[in-house]
Amino acid sequence: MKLFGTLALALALASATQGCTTTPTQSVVETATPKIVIYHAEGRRSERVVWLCEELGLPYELKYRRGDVTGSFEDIFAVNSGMRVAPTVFYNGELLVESGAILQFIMDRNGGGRLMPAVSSPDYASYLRFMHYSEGTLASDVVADYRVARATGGKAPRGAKETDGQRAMRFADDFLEKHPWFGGSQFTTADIMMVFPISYAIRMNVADPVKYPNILAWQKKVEGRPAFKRMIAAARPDGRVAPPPSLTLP
Ligand SMILES: N[C@@H](CCC(=O)N[C@@H](CS)C(=O)NCC(=O)O)C(=O)O
Repeated sequence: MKLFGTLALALALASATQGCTTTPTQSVVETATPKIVIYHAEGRRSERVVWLCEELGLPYELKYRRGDVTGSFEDIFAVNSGMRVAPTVFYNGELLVESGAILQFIMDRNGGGRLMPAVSSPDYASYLRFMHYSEGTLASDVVADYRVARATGGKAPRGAKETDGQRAMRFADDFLEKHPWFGGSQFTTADIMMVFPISYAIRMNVADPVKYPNILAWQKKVEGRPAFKRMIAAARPDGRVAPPPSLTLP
C-alpha cells in the first residue's frame, strides 16, 4: 500500500513537472479517421458541422430526410430522445450536442491548428469571443426579438430604439469594420458559428441589412468558400425547407 502511495506521488510529481516545462499543445491530432455521423435538418444549425468537415476534408455521414424537416427531427428524436436538437452528432459512437462544443471537439481532435489562431496570437481573444457570442448573445437575442415580434403582431422591429438583436448585430458589424474575419486576420470556426444567427436575423427581418455593410461584405466572402458551397450541395440541395415565417416589413 505504502509502495503504491509512493509510486503514485512520484508519478503525480513527474506529470506536474512535465506540465510546467513542456509547451502546451493546442490540439490532439487523431491518426485514425473518426466516424462522424451528423443528424441534420435542412437550413438548421447542423450545417455548421457539415461545413467544418468540408473545410477540414473529414469524411462524414449525413442523415436527414430530404425535403422533410419534421421527419428529420423524428429521426433525431429516435437517436437522441433526451434532446431533440440539430445538430446531433455521433463521433466514434459518442453522442455530441451543442454546435459550438461539437465544432471545438472536432477541431481539438482533427484540426491540427487549422481554422483557429494560436492560443498565443493576438487574435485568440476575438476568435474565442465570437465562437461563443454566436450562440450566447447573437442567436439568443435575435431569436428572442423574433419570438416577441411574432407574439405581438408579427411586425419587423424598425423603431428608432435598437432591439437587443439589432444591437448584437451592430456590435458584430463594428468588429468587421476593423477585421476581415470574426477570428481576426484569418477565416476560422468563429466565422462558421456566426453565419447562422446573422442570416437568420436578416432573413427573418429582425435586422435591416442595409445597416450592416461590413456583415454583408463578409457574408459574400464566407458563402463564396468552396467548402461552404459543398456544404450547401450536401445539406441544403433544394434550398430552405419549411423555414419559419419572416416578420412583416412596415
Ligand atoms: N445552441 C444549440 C441550439 C440548437 C438548436 O436549437 N437547434 C434547432 C435547429 S437550428 C433545433 O434543433 N430546434 C428544434 C426544433 O426545431 O424542433 C446549438 O448551437 O446546437
